[in-house]
Amino acid sequence: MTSLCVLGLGYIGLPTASIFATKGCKVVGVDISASVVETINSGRIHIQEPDLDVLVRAAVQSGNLRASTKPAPADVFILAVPTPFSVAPDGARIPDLSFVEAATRSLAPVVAAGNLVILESTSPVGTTEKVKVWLESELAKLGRKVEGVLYAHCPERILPGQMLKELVSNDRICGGLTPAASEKARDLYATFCTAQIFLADARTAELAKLTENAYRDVNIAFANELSLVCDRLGVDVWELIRLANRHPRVKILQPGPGVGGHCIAVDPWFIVDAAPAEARLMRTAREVNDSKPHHVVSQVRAAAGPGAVVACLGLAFKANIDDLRESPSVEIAGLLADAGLKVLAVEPHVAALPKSLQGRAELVPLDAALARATVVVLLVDHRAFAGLTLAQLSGKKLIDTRGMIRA
Ligand code: SAJ
Repeated sequence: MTSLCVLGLGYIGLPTASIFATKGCKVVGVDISASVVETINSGRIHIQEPDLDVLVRAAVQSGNLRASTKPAPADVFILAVPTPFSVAPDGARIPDLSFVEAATRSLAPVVAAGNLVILESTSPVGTTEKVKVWLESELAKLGRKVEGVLYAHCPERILPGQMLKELVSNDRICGGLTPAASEKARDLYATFCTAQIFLADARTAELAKLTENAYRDVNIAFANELSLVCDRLGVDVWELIRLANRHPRVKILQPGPGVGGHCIAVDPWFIVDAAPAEARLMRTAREVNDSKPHHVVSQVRAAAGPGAVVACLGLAFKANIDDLRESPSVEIAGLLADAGLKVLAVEPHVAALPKSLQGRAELVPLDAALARATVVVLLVDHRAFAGLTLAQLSGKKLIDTRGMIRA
């Protein structure tokens, strides 16, 4: 059976390492955080995702998955580390490949002839080529000569909240620097992937992943822009979209308080950075979605009278998950606190406020928030808020960014 070393035990690396282990592969999962390594080795997890705890426990108990802070020799290395962006002084978003570079260089002492190095992290076009250059330069520094290493980009497309299902059932793209690398990667993922696996070159695979998220961002921006148009014209955007979507070729997405998470709000910038003159629509979509939280804040401020108490329902970046990273709801709660309003936050999926809101908002249960609030802002369409009725909110101002609360 193939042996693997998976670098980065986050939302992508941990499920991937675990599923390979439960299929009989010997897997070493590597993370720079000693506490993450310790948690996983004890069969527990440090992130929330339905059923991931069961999968990781099974993988560790099988003896096939162990975590470490250092890479170990293996047939295949999978890089699943973050690829954020930094903001330049002129506002331009610059991809930050430092985690990919560091993880790649860390392979030099252990990589061997004929190994396959897979980049799973969502990356700008050309990154797989850089991975090869970085590894070869590190090998040269160590005076090691290692022949025939294969390189491929195999992007992950799983949706938070449904990761374990999608890991197995989503189609995949294997984009090698050579056809042999694509084929070797395909044979590896066939270990657990029940869907189709398509072969491509690395650059096409890189751009395909970025394109998928940019496509969704542009479509959400269209819905968000419509919500602004409707606010201006006094039209109910939810009713408008429901009716327009009765056309056989129209399928408008849902407006919201903005776009969060660490993928859709990030990845389009990698295209804009690489082709700024061409990617005008994608840049505008990012700007539309990034401006939506400010629009919501203006609506709340307009509704809030003196002594207002604002209940923010939901902090996660989307429904039914606990992930607060890059969440427009957290941004909105912070901006409302900055504006001097009393902010009550209701987030049934977390036990504590994120650092950015500590001391600026109060985390309270739904009942308590509804009892005290004069303004209610529904930010996340969590199942926990599904039973809310307009009658329960009578006497309060309501700003419903998700169109969830109907008469
Ligand atoms: N959102 C809306 N309106 C909608 C749909 C989404 O406002 O109609 C908002 C959500 O509330 C959230 C954000 O967009 O703030 C993103 O949520 P999402 O569910 O669209 O996507 P993510 O970020 O959870 O996962 C995406 C997925 N990509 C696509 O659907 C093209 C997933 O398949 C990718 O694997 C993931 O990014 C990733 O890791 O790249």
